[in-house]
Amino acid sequence: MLVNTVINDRICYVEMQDAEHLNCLSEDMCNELIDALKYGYSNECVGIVIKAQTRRGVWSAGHDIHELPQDGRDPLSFYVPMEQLLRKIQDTPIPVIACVNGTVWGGACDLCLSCDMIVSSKNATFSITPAKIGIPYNASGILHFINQLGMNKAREMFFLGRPITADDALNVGLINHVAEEDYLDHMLEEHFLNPLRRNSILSISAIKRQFRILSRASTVISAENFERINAYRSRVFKSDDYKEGINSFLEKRQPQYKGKASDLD
Ligand code: YXS
Repeated sequence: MLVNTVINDRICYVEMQDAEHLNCLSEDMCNELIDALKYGYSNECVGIVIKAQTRRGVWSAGHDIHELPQDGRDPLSFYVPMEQLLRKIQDTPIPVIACVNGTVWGGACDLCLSCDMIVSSKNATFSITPAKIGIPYNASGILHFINQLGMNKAREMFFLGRPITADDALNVGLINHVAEEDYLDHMLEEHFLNPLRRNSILSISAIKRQFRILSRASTVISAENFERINAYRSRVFKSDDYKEGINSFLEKRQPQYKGKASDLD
């Protein structure tokens, strides 16, 4: 079991416990997290908390790079387990809170943004790293960041792939609250979970369902632009740079990218 799930006083606590693999979002991890979300909702919980056992200070190292396809398939297509997990978090009709006490990387950052709220310890950092690994992130993921952070901060995070600190993340509205690590659980219970236990889950669930609909309301794109996005992304994930990004990481060396922006013209 990669995930431990416990219900206490109508809150479902979901803990990633694959610290040995830095809680990589492998297919198995994603599927267990999806099952945990279903378990919490089907047991009349009023909230779900996603936590992690950390190792080397890492909350989650993001998508398992070993599982990124190199045969020309889209690494972030609609049906990949990580994308299914992100949608499941957004579609679960009760609040899902990420409780972060370490560094968050790549798809795990999108996992946190898919949650309704994020609380973190001061030592947490958040980074989205497709540019470092030569991966073409997908439109729904980019939209998460634009909606949550605004264009400039979202571009900074994607283009630079540099971790932002918990305080920086708080300032830009990525996270809701920061606490000293040994006070994090107490703050989570007092300021987030106890109010959920007291409030009307019927009202909260109706409001969360509206947030889901309204957050998608503005994004209508033309058929041509839909095809343009797919063309950009497939040119990247079929490129030599994409393979170089994955292999350089696994071989523990700096990538030597040869692709040019004009390759997409
Ligand atoms: O050499 P061994 O076998 O011990 O394995 C090393 C790493 O290869 C492995 N590892 C990973 N394996 C698969 N997928 C990963 N995401 C991953 N991250 C790490 O774990 C062992 C220990 O790693 P090491 O030696 O680097 O530990 P460290 O303490 O020096 O550094 C920890 C990290 C997390 C800072 C470092 O491992 C790192 O930067 N990992 C990659 C983080 C990242 O960029 N994740 C994004 C993955 S791709 C993704 O999520 C999206 C698709 S996207 O790219 O679009 O965001």
